[in-house]
Amino acid sequence: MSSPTPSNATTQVDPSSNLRFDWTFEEVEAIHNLPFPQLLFKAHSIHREHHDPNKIQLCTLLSIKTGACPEDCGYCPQSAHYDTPVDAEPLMVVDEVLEAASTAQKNGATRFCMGAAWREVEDGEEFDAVLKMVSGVRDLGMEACVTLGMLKPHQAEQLAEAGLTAYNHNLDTGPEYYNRVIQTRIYEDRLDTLKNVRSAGITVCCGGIIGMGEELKDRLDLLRVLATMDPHPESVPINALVRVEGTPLEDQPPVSALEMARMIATARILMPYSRVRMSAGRTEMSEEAQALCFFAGANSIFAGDRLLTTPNPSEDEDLKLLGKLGMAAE
Ligand code: SAM
Ligand code: DTB
Ligand code: SF4
Repeated sequence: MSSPTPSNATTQVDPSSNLRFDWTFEEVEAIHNLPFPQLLFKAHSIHREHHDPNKIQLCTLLSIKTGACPEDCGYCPQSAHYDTPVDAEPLMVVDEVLEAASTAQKNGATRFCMGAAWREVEDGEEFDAVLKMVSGVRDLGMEACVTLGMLKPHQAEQLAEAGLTAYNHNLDTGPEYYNRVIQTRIYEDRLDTLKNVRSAGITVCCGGIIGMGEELKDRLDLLRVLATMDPHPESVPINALVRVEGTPLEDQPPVSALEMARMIATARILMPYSRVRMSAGRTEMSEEAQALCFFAGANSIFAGDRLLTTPNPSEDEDLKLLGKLGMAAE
C-alpha cells in the first residue's frame, strides 16, 4: 500500500493508479449505478491503494463571521434572504479564533477551517484580520483552511503568502441545476475563484450537497466536473443537506445513507488520491451508516459539536465510534 498523499498536484503518479481527468458523464453514471457490492468493493480497493483505510482526518469548523449574507443560496441558513434561526454576528477577533484553534488541536484536529458568510472578499481591515488568523493557525502547527466566498487573484495570493493550506469553495451541484438553487451568482463565478485559488498554489477543497431536490444526473454531473479538474481537488466534501427552517429547501426529503455511500464511493473511484470528506448531515446518520461511508472511501470528517451554524456529532461520540471500528484519528 502506498502512503497517503496530501496533494495529487505534487504526487509522482504510477501508471496503475487509475488517476484520470477525462471522465465522461456515461462513465460516472456507470460507476455510480454499479450493483452496490461491486461499487463498494471497487471503491474500497482503490481507497486502500492510496490511503490508510483505518485513519480519518479530523477537521474543525468555526464560523468566523455569521449570517446576514447577501447571497440567496437556497440551502443556507446564513442568507439574509430568509428568516432562519441564525443570528448575525460580525467578524470574530483574531485572538478568539486562535484560542478556538488551539482547543480544536488539543481535541485531535489537524485542520482548522474558518468560514465567513460573505459573497466575496473585500480588501481592507477584515481581510487583513483573516490573514492574521491564517498565519496564527499555521503557527500552531495546524493546517489552515478558509471559505470566504469569491476571491480575486491578488487575494488568493495574499492568502497563500499567509500560509493557507486549503481554500474551500464548493460547486454544490451540477451546472444545470445551479440556478434553481442560487440566483445571485453563476457556476462560472465559482469556477473562476477555484482557478484563482489553484493559480496561487493553494490546495483546493471543493465538493457539494446532495438532497436539494436535484436529480441523479445533477449529482453525477457535479462529480464529473470535479473529476475532470486537473489536478483534482485535494479535498472533496460531500454534504447531505441540513434542512434548516426558513430556507426554501427546508421540506426536502432526507438523504438516505445508501445515497451518501454511493456518492462517496463514486468520488473515491474517480479521484483516488483526494480526501473525501463525509461532511454535513452526520447527526442524521447511524453509526452503521457512517461505517459504511468510511468503507466506501471517506477519510475525513468535521469534528466538534457544531458545523458553522448547525449541530454535528460531538468529538466524544466520534472518537468512540472510531474506537468501536478499530479506526483512529490521523
Ligand atoms: N459564503 C461562502 C461560500 O458560500 O462559498 C463560504 C461559507 S458557505 C456556508 C460554505 C458551504 O457550506 C457552501 O458552499 C455549502 O456547500 C455548505 N452549506 C451551507 N449550508 C448548508 C446546509 N444547510 N447543508 C449542507 N451544506 C451547507
Ligand atoms: C463544507 O463542504 N461543509 C461545511 C464547510 N464546507 C464549510 C459547511 C457545512 C455547513 C452546514 C450548515 C451550517 O452549519 O450552517
Ligand atoms: Fe452566503 Fe455562503 Fe450561505 Fe451562500 S452558502 S448564503 S454565500 S454564507
